[in-house]
Amino acid sequence: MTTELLQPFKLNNSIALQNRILMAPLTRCMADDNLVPTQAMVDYYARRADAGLIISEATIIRPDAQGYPNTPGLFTSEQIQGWRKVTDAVHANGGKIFAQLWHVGRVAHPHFFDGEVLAPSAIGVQGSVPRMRELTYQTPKAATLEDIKGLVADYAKAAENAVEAGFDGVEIHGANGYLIDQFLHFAANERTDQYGQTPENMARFALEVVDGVIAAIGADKTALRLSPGAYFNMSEDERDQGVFDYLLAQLNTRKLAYLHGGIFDDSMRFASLGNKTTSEYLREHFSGTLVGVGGYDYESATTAINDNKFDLIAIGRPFIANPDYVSKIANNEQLVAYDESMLAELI
Ligand code: FNR
Ligand code: 8K6
Repeated sequence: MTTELLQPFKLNNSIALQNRILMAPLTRCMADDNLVPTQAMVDYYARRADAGLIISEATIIRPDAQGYPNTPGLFTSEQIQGWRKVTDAVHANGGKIFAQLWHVGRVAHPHFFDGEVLAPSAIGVQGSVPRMRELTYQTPKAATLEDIKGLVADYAKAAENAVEAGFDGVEIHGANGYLIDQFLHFAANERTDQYGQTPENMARFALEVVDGVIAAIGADKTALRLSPGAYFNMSEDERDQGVFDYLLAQLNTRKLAYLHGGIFDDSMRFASLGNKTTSEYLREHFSGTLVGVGGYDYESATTAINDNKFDLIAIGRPFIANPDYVSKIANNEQLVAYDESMLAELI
């Protein structure tokens, strides 16, 4: 039997999607200077409401989570009100939307906030903020146990704020070299306390955040993105896979809405994952609903889902180029090709 991506999919007992096509989270750096979503963002998301689920651009949970200009937040009442306009418009058009909750950890920059840059360990990264090359990265402060408690609480608070803003749920950004991912890798985590050195300890922060968010808004509304195998601003360490093996086994006991791979090209095979692709590795270790992503089109996604490689597909760059991606697919119309110059404007 073939699966039609345009048929509905039940995520769980409380959330039903109109189809299996998700809009991937896409940072656009277009919020206003108070990190509040603008009317242009309301219109941008509303135009994409025929996706089965929109995942918002990564949205910072508190001021020191910021590493890029004009990324939206979910920690002031003005930001919550701004997002409310987005979620109302998406719902009015029949869609569903999750907020992606973000803390960039050591790639934060104090240019954007007052205070210190926090990370698992005091290990900096080379380079500088994209689009603001004069802002070179700083050596972060290793988070104290008190700092970690505060971070976990602030993820949960941001999840509550997301629900208050009308989001149908949240996706915790645990991928792409940001704070949660930094705890999961030996190159960024040299802690000697209960958050370092062993898979159980290194997965602890991710699981505390997941459990804190579940306690705040419920597992049905809680999803997670992870990028095992891929390295963003980090060097490889063969011990890292053990951390992900352990984390995924633990996640199987939480009833997450879904798990989402974080990768730009899912045809890449990783020696560190036993020569598997991201989705193959996640499918093997995770028993719940899996979202595939990374270089797929409608045909390759249909094949992958029919081959049971994953359950739902997230589409990123083609959704930037085609606000009407789903209706073009449904009507077999030609898609506009993505081009980086399209990042200059919200269409
Ligand atoms: C991204 N991606 C991304 N991922 C994420 O988890 N949070 C984010 O905010 C962003 N932002 C972002 C911005 C831009 C401009 C691009 C191109 C990508 C990654 C994205 O969600 C997705 O994984 C990749 O784009 C791969 O999917 P496609 O584009 O091949 O369908
Ligand atoms: C992951 C979030 C990054 C946010 C950066 C701001 C937007 C710039 C996007 C650049 C386009 C990326 C093109 C894809 C290649 C990625 C290789 C890792």
